[in-house]
Amino acid sequence: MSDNFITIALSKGRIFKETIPLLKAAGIEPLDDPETSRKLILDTTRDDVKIVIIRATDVPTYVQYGAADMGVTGKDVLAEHGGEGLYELLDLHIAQCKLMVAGFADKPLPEGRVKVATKFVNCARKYFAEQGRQAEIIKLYGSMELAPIVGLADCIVDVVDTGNTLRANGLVPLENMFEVSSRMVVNRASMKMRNATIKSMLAHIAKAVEAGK
Ligand code: PRT
Ligand code: MG
Repeated sequence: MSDNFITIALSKGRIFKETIPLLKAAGIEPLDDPETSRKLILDTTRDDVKIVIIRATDVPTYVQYGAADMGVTGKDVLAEHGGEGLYELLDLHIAQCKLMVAGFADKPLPEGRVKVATKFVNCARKYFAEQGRQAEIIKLYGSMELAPIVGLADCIVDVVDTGNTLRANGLVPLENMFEVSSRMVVNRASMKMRNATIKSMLAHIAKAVEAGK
């Protein structure tokens, strides 16, 4: 947190691309392109706003500890983080997908203990526990789709958009856990100390979100 400006944490890729038009409504335009520049801190058209570029999974953590005042993060990443120290203030309706259980179409999941490979260990544990199903959660960092194919797990928990990645690996969606879109999150202390600035910024962004629906 700085005294002079507000920092917004964004990840490169789809979230950056889809958030930029919304920030524009609040007069915020980055002066560099993170896809071509190596800069991690971007100045913007507003003297009082900077954008920091970080890994998607790190956004809630940066905002929780006040290293960024605000951030844009997928509901999947936010649910996995737990939301401690944050306010989830706005659904941006961007980067939409679903968190799903996926596996083989012709092989129902075992009645007993289900082996689940995922990077969303907290979401997976909670989902299976709430349904009273036994699950062994195996933490992976990528290439989840491979796990059922090589017999590491019965199924995976991952975000799915078109389903092309699942299909390409002979898998299908089995269960829809929840709908995902990106959320604007704000550090609790920042919300108190910079209430007016943040509120007005969010109002402009909310209008742009409504207009884009
Ligand atoms: O890529 P990196 O390891 O840096 O981090 P990340 O994967 O967390 O970041 P990024 O930018 O890929 O995703 C950021 C956010 O975008 C996620 O947290 C989701 O909220 C959201 N989102 C929306 C998605 C997708 N759609 C999506 N399709 N995130 C990931 N995917 C993956 C999907 O898992 C599959 O592997 O993209 C691939 C293509 O999906 P299909 O179903 O269209 O084939
Ligand atoms: Mg990715």
